[in-house]
Amino acid sequence: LGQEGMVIWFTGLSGSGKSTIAVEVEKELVLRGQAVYRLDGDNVRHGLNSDLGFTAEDRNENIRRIAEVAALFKDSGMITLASFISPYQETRDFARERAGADNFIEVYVKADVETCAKRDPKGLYEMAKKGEIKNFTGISAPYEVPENADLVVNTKELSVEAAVAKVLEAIDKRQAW
Ligand code: GGZ
Repeated sequence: LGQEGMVIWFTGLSGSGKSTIAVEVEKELVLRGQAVYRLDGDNVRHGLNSDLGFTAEDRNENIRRIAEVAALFKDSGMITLASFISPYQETRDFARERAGADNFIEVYVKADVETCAKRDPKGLYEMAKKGEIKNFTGISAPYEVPENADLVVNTKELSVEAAVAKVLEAIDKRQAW
């Protein structure tokens, strides 16, 4: 295709809308005929990272491996969408470094804990509040707000369509570099 690969890294709380937005961005890129691949918990935590849980150490290893895989996909020319909580600044910085800063767009999918807990599509916040899930991000484990996101999409204020449009715009701009 002669396409330059890049990594679009979505970070945010559980229920912030990362995956919803990533899926829609993927659909649009496919329609445009671009080579795209999406990494998320469903295809990574059940396979490559099935040995990892949610301690700080395991999350860092989870993100380290995903950062390496995303960089490989990027090298192959794919627009690679990675959608993980990735709560630590240091590991997000590592992902940027592995992809190369020029090929990396960090998207902070912003929604506060109260908003995400209200959505609670899988009932995880409810369980975390009762202590039935330990180390739950935003409840009993930290989320470090991104210091240098390339794009912030506030899903409390924006529709899915508007958020997707912002991400596509950022990709288009980068491809024009
Ligand atoms: C946070 C958890 C936890 C804990 C299970 N904390 O909303 P989901 O369900 O579908 O997405 C969340 C997913 C988070 O996995 P990541 O690989 O993205 O996390 S990290 O980047 O921090 O490594 C959630 C579910 O797994 N889940 N237990 N304790 N989310």
